[in-house]
Amino acid sequence: MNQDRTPEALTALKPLIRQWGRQLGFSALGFAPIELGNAEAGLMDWLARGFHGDMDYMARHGATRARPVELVPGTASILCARLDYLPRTDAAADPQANLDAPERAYVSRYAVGRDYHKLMRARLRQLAERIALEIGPFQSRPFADSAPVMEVALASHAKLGWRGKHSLLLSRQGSWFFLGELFTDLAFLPDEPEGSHCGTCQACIDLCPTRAIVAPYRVDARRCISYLTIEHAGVIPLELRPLLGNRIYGCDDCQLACPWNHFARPAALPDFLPRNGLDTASLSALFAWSEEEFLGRFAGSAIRRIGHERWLRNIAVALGNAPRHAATVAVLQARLDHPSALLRLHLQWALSRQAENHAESC
Ligand code: B12
Ligand code: SF4
Repeated sequence: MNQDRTPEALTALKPLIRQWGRQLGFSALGFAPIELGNAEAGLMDWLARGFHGDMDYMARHGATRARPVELVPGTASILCARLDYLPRTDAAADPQANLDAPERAYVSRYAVGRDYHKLMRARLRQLAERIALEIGPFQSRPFADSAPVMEVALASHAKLGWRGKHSLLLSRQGSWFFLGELFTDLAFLPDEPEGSHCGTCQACIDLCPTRAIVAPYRVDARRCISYLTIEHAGVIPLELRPLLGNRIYGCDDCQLACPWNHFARPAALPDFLPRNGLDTASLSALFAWSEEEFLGRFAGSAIRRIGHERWLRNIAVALGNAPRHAATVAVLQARLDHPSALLRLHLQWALSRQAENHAESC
């Protein structure tokens, strides 16, 4: 065991750590500093404009989100990790083909398989154990969208890629990956940040169905389909409902639009392969699930968190957007006695939209 923890000795250890990371399924690892530059100002501006909508947790921790040492005192550097989730093309339907089939449900690629949160943290813990075998015990805390941390800002400081205009982290292998971090009391020297390679391209901004990317690098979450279908518990604004199309859980359009994603590599782990046929399922099949079925089928999936009521609300909107069909009207009507007033409101909208679709086609 080599217990030398000088920055030089830790730098010599980086290639080994990256190798252990690859063995654990990570597609890349990088080392970030504990100072996040202008991220705090960007966060404060975003919050002041109310772009977080009803995600109170984004405002709750204030500046701590941009100050890693306030979250975990003693942190000296942060190991950032990328975990690819795009299912192999031979194991999942083409996302665009699914978006183009209005009777099918579109579930964002990150959610068709297993929930990543625990998986990512468990592997980061394993990585910490492997490092400790080499240098002895040290303090570390793993996070994956599980604490007030600015993951994209950290990863962009750790040479894992650059921030795309859709605000996600982008690399030469695209953006279909999760981010996670290991806060450590080891003073690794930070990696050099990678410059942007977006140039004048703004396909993500132009192709966002709801115009949620209000300026480069600025997403008004209140308009984002990901927020509306996952985070937002209430009524989906009337003017945005038609724009959701068949997207019932999250949205990938800004990533599908991005030319860098032509170079994406499929996930190394089988955990993110589609379950429950979510890559091809029809809206009416998913709408028929009882609450019990929803909870049972989504054990171990991120989708379980939104609950059955929100799930049905989202599918009702998508069914309203589907081409007029007597069977669609029938499945919507069959739910009209549901105890949730929120759901009934969206069902009524969907039925009137189905009727409108009919009027247009006459
Ligand atoms: C809240 C949140 C959301 C919200 C808000 C999104 C957002 N852009 O902020 C909603 C629900 C909409 C969302 C959606 C999605 N999310 Co999300 N989300 C988060 C979360 C929890 C926090 C992000 C955050 O801090 N937002 C706050 C704002 C202020 O940060 P920001 O947009 O990055 O803004 C920075 C700059 O753009 C700039 N800025 C912004 N406004 C302004 C204004 C001025 C004047 C200036 C100067 C600068 C500036 O400064 C800010 C600080 O650096 C992170 C996990 C985490 N803990 O970091 C995941 C995370 C970003 N999401 C993720 C994913 C996968 C998604 C979706 C793709 C899911 C989906 N398929 O539906 C979509 C993509 C939508 C999009 N284009 O952003 C991944 C992204 C992985 C990657 N490759 O980067 C993360 C990292 C989760 C994870 N652990 O993997 N998400
Ligand atoms: S996830 Fe969809 S709605 Fe949200 S910013 Fe990207 S393209 Fe727009």
